[in-house]
Amino acid sequence: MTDYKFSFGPWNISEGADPFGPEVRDAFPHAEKYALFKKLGFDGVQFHDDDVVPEIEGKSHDTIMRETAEVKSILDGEGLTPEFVAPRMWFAPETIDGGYTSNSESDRKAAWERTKTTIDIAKALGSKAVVLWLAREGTYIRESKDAQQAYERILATVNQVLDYDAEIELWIEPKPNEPTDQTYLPTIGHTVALSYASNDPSRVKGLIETAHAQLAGLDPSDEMAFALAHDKLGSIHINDQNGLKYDQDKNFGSANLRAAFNQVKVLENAGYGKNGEFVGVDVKAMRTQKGSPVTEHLTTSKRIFELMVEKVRTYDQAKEAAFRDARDYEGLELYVMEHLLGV
Ligand code: XUL
Ligand code: MN
Repeated sequence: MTDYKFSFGPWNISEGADPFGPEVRDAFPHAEKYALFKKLGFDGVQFHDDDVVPEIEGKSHDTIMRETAEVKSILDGEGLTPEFVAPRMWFAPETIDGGYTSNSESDRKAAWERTKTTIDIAKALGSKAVVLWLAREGTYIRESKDAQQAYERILATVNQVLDYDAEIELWIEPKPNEPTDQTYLPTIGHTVALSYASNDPSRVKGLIETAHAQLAGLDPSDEMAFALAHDKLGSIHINDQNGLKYDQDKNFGSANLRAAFNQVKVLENAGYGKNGEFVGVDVKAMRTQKGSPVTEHLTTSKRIFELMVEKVRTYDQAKEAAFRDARDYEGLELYVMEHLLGV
């Protein structure tokens, strides 16, 4: 047990479909997922707008708000915190070429309408933030959009969000590619720059996902440290990635234990979580796993994170400082490896 609080989204309990094959497990009703969170050791729920209101497209604003209120009372009953709500802007036909950066004016309008609805849902649920994972805000071929104009359009949207509600925070989840070839705002550096360019930088932060940083060829612990140095780490998605492939969302630490150690070390040193920040677990269930619902990946990643917290807390900082002073990085490397290996 540690003092961290963990969250995940209903989409993390899935039926195993991938681009090459259909579902392999029975569907587990969305509404029944909330009862699992506490039992699994999780206190927070991350949402897409249509996780809160299934089949949101085509529903009236009143219906959306009524269904949101029903979900809120379930969460209150379970004692769960709604951490954030994210508009799922990559399914609808209007977002086939992105929303905010689409070349079509009516698509851009639809994206903004959807974003406003997401903010309304977040407010009604009691979430302090909306998350933008900019899925299709990018290009398949570079010439299809004007990149400078695209960045300006994203900034204009960020300012519209800030104007729309005086309190809501906006956390951008950078990812360099997939589903597009190249996404705008591929790293936390881009996100932080956008934040400072916005009308209220204190409310524009980032959500760093381990695998997304790795897909950008970057070290997730350095990405986290960069955001923390600017006081802009709204949340995290822990998982792992085995090289530059599709977005794998493997169990935290399962591909690179040392990188996992360093992420937890950065978070611990910064006191991450002390102001209510969650450790979000964005991990895919293996397609081979039997049963319904399949939840082992969530508890496995949480357990690995907690074991890493113990590794960080038993790591000898004074020893590290001495190795640094002596510039004996061979000595430091052996110490780190022995510590990780338990010798
Ligand atoms: C996409 C991803 C999403 C976001 C939420 O790669 O990580 O699940 O976390 O929209
Ligand atoms: Mn994620």
